[in-house]
Amino acid sequence: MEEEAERLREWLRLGYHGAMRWMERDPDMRSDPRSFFEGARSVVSVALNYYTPHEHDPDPRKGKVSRYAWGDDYHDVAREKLYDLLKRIEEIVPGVRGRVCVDTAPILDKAWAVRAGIGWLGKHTNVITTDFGSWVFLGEILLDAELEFDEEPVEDHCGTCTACLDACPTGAIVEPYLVDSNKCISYATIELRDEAIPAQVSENLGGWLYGCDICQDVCPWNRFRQETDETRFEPRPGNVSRDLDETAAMDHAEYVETFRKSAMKRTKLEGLKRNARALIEAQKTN
Ligand code: B12
Ligand code: SF4
Repeated sequence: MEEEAERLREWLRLGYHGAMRWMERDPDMRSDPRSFFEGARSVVSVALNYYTPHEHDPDPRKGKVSRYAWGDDYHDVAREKLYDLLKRIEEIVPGVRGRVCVDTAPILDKAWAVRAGIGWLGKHTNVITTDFGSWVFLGEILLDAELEFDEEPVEDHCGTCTACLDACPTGAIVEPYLVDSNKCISYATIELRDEAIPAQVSENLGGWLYGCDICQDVCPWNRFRQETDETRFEPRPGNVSRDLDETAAMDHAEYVETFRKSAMKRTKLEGLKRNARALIEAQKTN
């Protein structure tokens, strides 16, 4: 993983992680699963399709939610599936020890997915698969058993296409395969919680209330998307496009009730209200 580790260090050196200080914590550990799972010898990398065929409401009084957050929290869904898979592996390989990772472990999901032959790293820096496009979550099981690996890496099929770079309204994809989080709408509306949204981003939100899918929506590989059979990824009521006034006025009790087991909790109530206010403000000035 030395090449990927160096890319991560360079990304951090450039400050492209913004206020995500947790990304700075021990980047070498992030590049070597043995540092948090002693005895790790194999990584089983998985992708979980989350595409459901719904569209955003064009009403400007509603804010767009990114596709990954429409249904139940993928951490819970993917973790459950990975524990089932681990159980099956334990039946086949008695005595094997495993560790399930879904986003929260300090591990480079995308780099392992690429190595495992799940897909390739698109220029927007999401992993693209030939079967489902990029609408997949990634996760892993670390095992202390050595497995034969049977997948060859998938070659990079981005070619000369620059659709994602051209479409990104804030220029966050500063060069192919490199995202500056400070400029990214997804980062500003989800991860940047304790500050105002920077002007370069807030002036270009384009109606996004939580996350952003523009670079994936324009990707030609996403024409190969397929509807997921995981019903828990079906949108919750009002979660594809949310009413901005209602969101800006939400109280804590309503927030807790509405977003129980939803990935949208990540930005916290204040972050979500700040995003709604930023969109309402943007409409006044337009
Ligand atoms: C930090 C983070 C973010 C940050 C930074 C994004 C980024 N470019 O990494 C922000 C907040 C911006 C973000 C946004 C989103 N995220 Co995010 N995020 C993460 C997280 C927690 C860590 C990613 C990381 O390590 N970044 C560090 C940088 C250095 O990584 P990188 O640029 O990809 O480079 C690495 C490799 O790809 C490789 N590499 C780099 N360049 C190149 C070039 C070549 C040619 C090659 C071969 C390799 C290579 O080396 C690097 C080190 O490993 C992962 C979960 C995880 N634990 O991995 C989810 C994850 C990447 N996010 C995910 C999602 C869904 C999103 C959003 C789509 C959500 C949304 N709709 O709003 C957006 C997409 C924005 C975008 N264009 O990237 C999914 C992606 C699934 C997929 N199909 O790839 C992940 C994997 C979560 C998951 N478990 O499913 N995210
Ligand atoms: S998620 Fe949106 S803002 Fe971030 S890189 Fe993609 S298009 Fe740009």
